[in-house]
Amino acid sequence: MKNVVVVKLGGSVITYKHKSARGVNTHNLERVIAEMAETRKNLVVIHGGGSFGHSVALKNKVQFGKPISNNKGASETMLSMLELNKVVLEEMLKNGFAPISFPPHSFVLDKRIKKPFWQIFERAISEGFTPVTYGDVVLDQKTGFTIISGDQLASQLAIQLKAETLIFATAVDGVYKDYKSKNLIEVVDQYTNFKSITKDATGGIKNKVEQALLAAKAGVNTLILNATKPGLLKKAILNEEVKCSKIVWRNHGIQTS
Ligand code: IP8
Repeated sequence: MKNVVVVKLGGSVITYKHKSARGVNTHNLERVIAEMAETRKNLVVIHGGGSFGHSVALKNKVQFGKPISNNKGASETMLSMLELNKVVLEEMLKNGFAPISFPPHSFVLDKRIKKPFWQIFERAISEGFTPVTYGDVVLDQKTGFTIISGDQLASQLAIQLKAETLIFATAVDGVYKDYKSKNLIEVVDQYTNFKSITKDATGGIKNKVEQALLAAKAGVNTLILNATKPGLLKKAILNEEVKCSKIVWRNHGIQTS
């Protein structure tokens, strides 16, 4: 599909991710959605779990599936994500979008979006809707259920819809060489070394870079940027230069770090 931009809104941008109580970061949510609306581009929006997904998932050990976790914990996590999704949809509606929600637990199996389902995303865009989906608990053949991150959905959708750009909107400037020095790596490829400290249920920056590399390999312009800085997300959607990490796939690679 032409001119589609896929935006993954990180849970650390739109919620207070590291607080145990669930809370929407209304200030950030209102601003990033207003920025997206101003671009008037064909968007597909995926949001992360933040304090609505990760704390409930970790408490119930949902990422391990059965028999470590149980169905009740899985359902509780799904419900929490539905609540966050509703808040995102309402804010989008206020900003002139016609959002259409696709809860992953109803169309993702074994962490894959099957063809008939991503074709529904295409149809929704051609009807003038903005498809919205999110990291969720989904059924899985091996473990009964598992968690699919919004990052995995974002990269699969960007590839399948042949998006022009995939943007991971996070609360950091991009991929840091190591988190302490905050030394930004402006171009990340499959050979780049970086340190990842991960405390969430889906693998943090390491998983994000892996997913971003899949999209980059398929030819999608792929960026990781800081959407807590006003104006950055809007500029990136409009294909303007911004401070970020650009993710590239090298066919004849040289080690960059
Ligand atoms: O924040 C996580 O999605 P992510 C979803 O995109 C759950 O990794 C349920 C923890």
